Amino acid sequence: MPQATYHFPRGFLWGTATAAHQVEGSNTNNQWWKWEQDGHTNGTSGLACDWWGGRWREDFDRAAEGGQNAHRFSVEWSRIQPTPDTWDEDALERYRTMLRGLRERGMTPMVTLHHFTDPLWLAEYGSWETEAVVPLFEKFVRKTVEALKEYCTLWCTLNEPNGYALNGYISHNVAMFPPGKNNPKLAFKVMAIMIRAHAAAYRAIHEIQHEARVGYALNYRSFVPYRTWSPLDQLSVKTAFNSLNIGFPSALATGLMRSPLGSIKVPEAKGTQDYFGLNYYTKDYVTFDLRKPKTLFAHNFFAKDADLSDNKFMANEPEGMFDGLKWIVRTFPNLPIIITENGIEDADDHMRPRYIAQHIHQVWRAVNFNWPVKGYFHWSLVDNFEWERGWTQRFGLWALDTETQKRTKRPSADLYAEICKENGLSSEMVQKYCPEVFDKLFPV
Ligand code: IFM
Repeated sequence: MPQATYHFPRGFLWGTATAAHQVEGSNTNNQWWKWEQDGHTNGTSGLACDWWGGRWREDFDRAAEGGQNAHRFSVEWSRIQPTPDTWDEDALERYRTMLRGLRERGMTPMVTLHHFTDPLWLAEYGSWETEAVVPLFEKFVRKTVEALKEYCTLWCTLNEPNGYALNGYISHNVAMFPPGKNNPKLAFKVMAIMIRAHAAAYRAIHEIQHEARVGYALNYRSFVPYRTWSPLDQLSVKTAFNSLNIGFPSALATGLMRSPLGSIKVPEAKGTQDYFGLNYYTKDYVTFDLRKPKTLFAHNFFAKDADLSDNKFMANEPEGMFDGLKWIVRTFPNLPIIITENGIEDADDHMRPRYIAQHIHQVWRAVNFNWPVKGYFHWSLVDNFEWERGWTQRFGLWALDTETQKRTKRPSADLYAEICKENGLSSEMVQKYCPEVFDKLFPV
């Protein structure tokens, strides 16, 4: 049996990612809380992981003991700016304490400034549907970065802005994200406005902190033609790719946001990223289907024999991660890349160990081509509130009992700890945690 270790470069960031609304609890002043109270979600966030009550401490301990040297969390706009005219200095102080907590544990913080949630008052200004949000977001970013800059230099302006725009403004079946509208043109307008806000935030952060590294996190999905030979399926792949993946990257590469409904000029966005933040989870097969006019005739599905997650929400498709990295390197040569999220819903942890090992193996392949991948953040540290899916999906290395707040370690936490501590993935680890994929990862 082969024995080997896939090592990573010194200084590689190993962490987990979380988001304010998903872990803090009692975030009553944002549009998601209202969306939950209005019955649009499968359960409510409630106390979540009670980080606002202080349980971030024990979870940061878990992360540090597990060998993680970085952590990505988000701040909650509605806490920091509860009304358009007030700042909550106590809230900022709490985030400073959390950042100090990471530093004290030897972990590099990455702060996300917007992760799906908007203060309720933002609706009065048209939310992200009007340009008014751009200076409002910039103002919030300036205040927050000024307050937190002592402890953080790695910033993520927006998490999955493409997910925010498409899930909130194009509903094929049921409304998923607030505001639950169905208006594709507006979806791409929102995306363009988010690009403008990102660009404004990028410049503001650099004005405040010269050494800052600023990016955003793209929700990237890999798409491949079902029938590789079919020009129609190839066309549908382009449609799917251009709907989800292309907007932000095209704008930051050229100043023109591409979309299937046309292009929008955003010249100020060109070049506004110091790293590419990649959130990768899964890959779809795509075929042309005349019965799907709403998706411009692109029909997406998982492979018939796919390794599916609990709710069939994701398929374990590690090569899709490699394809994504390859596409990034071609589009933005030499730009550092950070995997800002990657993970799987898997309550009993039967699948996560192989998912982790197989994806990290793909990251290692990329690093071995000298592609500048600088870090990997697993989603997530502990089970947290999964938006419209509520608590039905469990992404944590640690399981959470929401009644008691008790955390229980899953085997994946041990595997990930071994990877972080070794700064690599070894054949022994794979043999111990997921022998079923040993031959794939360490072929003779
Ligand atoms: O939980 C989410 C996160 O908020 C954004 N990216 C995908 C994760 C898993 O669904």
